[in-house]
Amino acid sequence: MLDKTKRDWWKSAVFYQIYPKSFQDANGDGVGDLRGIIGRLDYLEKLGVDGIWLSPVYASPHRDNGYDISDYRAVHPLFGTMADMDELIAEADRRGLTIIMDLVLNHSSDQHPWFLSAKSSRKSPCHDYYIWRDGTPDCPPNGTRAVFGGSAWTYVPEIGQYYYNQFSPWQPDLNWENPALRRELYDMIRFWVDKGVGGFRLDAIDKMGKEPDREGLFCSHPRLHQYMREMRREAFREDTLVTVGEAWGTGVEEAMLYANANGSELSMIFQFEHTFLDQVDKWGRIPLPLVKLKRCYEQWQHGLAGRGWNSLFLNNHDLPRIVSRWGDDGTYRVESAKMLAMMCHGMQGTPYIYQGEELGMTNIRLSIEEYDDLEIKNHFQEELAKGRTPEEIMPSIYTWGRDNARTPMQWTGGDWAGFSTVKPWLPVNPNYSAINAESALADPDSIFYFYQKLITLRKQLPVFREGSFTLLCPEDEKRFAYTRDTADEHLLVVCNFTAETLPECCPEAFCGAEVLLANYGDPSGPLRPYEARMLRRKGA
Ligand code: TEU
Repeated sequence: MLDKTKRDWWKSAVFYQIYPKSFQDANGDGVGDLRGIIGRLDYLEKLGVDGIWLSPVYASPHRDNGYDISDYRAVHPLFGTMADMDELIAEADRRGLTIIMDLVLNHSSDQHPWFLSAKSSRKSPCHDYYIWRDGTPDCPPNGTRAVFGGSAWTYVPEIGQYYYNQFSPWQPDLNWENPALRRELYDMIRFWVDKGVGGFRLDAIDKMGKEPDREGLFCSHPRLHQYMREMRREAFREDTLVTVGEAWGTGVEEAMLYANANGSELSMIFQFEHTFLDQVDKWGRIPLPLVKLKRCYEQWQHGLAGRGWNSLFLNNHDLPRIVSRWGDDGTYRVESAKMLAMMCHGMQGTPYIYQGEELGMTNIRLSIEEYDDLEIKNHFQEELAKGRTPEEIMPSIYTWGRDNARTPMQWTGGDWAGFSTVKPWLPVNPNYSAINAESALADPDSIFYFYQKLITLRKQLPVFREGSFTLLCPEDEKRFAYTRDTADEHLLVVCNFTAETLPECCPEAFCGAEVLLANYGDPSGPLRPYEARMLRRKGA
């Protein structure tokens, strides 16, 4: 078990993200809950992870599944009670699992009492907790569009003002320039730290410093880093807390500020550059340019080495399933899921596994009525309004829709995949009879045990944490190979990103080296479809 009294213990850790609505339903209402999670902690312990990032479980109208919080200090009754939350923290702790809460500080719900008060009168003490501009109903302050569609400005006729909403009208942006608001948020964070949570994932942090008067959504305002440092001093006082900020628009240079080595801001960030390469825009797909992907990883591995810290992830609740995206969710589902896992977990940083990734769960195709996500629904309506047909719109939803990642966790081959005893809130992927945790646990060659081995190796070998990264054959369009090196230990990772058989790729120094892990038996000779090998040698 990791020594979590050390200030950067999280550099040796692996985390697991739970999307509570879809993880495990214990009370038979078709929605996952905290007691469901408690019942699955043994599974996570077996996988070997050190902590759980829990997507929001706070009180919320659930316009955006909890990323619209109406009470930061209360648990949504859908998920259980505060007593359940206390029990989850304690039971997780007993198994060496740290709970990381999701914190949505860029915006609240429009049903939060602060906002209800703020919009009732310009004189409300909470009015300035949000961002307002005078205006008339037909003339918003500017043409900025919200992430989920429509204008980023919503009019409140009662007070003759617009409020600013970067995501949706149900998610009004908080005004970080107001010190009283910041104080409220820091106090709220202390409430959770005092309860025993070990860290936080901070939603959309790059949007917290705002420039509402410039047209467009601008990230990373200079004052943002002042706020980060203030929050570290005031709210994240303990050096051992792990803090990870979600920053879609952040490059290496800025990441070094957030995740700087002296710890004055956050432990690390989630950056997304590697997730944009096979997109033309949010809804259009191009084939993955492997050379660019490799260069992108190289840049982050080199950029933050010794000066910051990377997070490593392929999936989360906003992204399509990686095996459907960069792998092959048909013939080579198992091989490609393992290959992608090795590619990711072999690098320097803290890996995050998203629920079901360790089973090789895949994307889903639903009818538009069956989808739940507001982003999908808004996109569909906006495209219809532009004159496109449903047949033209649906493929992009099948590819990028966030509900791909949000279908219920597949536990068994039984009714509702063992997720619930009743019809779940979102359909179960029909492939659950073949892809589920029960069969994965019964198969020593499963993707689950491959992840378990990667996690164990990371704990055993310092080279995972310390080793420098060198990209091999950068221009190779089909294979991704790299080494990790310390003075006396060396790793080689070789991944075939195609369904073709390719020539072997093994630098001389690794000839005859120990095979630590591979996704095929007899890992030697040509690389079979999606084959991945990890070799180790000792010495200089
Ligand atoms: O995501 C931030 C964000 O920018 C995403 O909305 C992203 O643009 C989109 O998901 C791409 O499909 C965070 C949360 O992770 C997300 O679930 C929330 O909906 C969003 O913030 C608003 O809180």
